[in-house]
Amino acid sequence: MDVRVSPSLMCVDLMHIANEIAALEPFADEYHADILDWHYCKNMSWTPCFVKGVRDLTDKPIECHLYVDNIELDLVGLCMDSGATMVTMPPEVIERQVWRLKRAMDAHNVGFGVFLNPATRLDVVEPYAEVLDRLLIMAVDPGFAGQDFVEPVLAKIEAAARLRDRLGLSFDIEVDGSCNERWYRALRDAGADTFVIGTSGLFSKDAETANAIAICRENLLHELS
Ligand code: S6P
Ligand code: MG
Repeated sequence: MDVRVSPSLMCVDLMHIANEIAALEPFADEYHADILDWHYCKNMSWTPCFVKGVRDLTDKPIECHLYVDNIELDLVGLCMDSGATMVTMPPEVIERQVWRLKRAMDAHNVGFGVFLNPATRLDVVEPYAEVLDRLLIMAVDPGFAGQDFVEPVLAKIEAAARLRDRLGLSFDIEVDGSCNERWYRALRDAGADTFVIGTSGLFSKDAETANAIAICRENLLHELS
């Protein structure tokens, strides 16, 4: 398969996290942990402390996706200490300290990621595109699983891939939200490298995560081969 798969930990059965990770290990290229502060959007989910727990269960990359209104080095430091390999942040929150954060993260060998909500223009990241390790493009408004896909994001993914080519860069293009068999091919064709897969693409397929993974894998292979 020529895309990377990142199951969203917001959607797992937290009461059985060790079993969930064990089931996901043969399937996941990495894991996606949404950390929400109730201010950036009205929800709460993962924390750096939980990420640390998952770090003990897997050697795979873990992304902290920060829906946080006042990001400073201290929170990014907690994420890095928890074992995250990538921290993805909102451009409108971090634009006062892009290079400060990037340098701190480089020093720990942790990827610097930024995410664009469906209503956020691609050109906000142009001034610092060269420091991006990942550009995460949201296909739903932030904060909740189970929402409908926002179709204009396909054009934004295409534009992001063109921007990357034009500038000769290599940042990963990731898509998050309502990523499922209805959209896999269009997303890959638009230029997405990594799919965050949550309820609609994976966990709603079967109550048993192992069965849900089998269905999701089959759908991915069918749509992408
Ligand atoms: C959404 C969050 C995502 C979700 C995932 C859910 O705010 O950033 O990572 O957990 O997208 O998947 P779905 O298929 O329910 O949209
Ligand atoms: Mg997310």
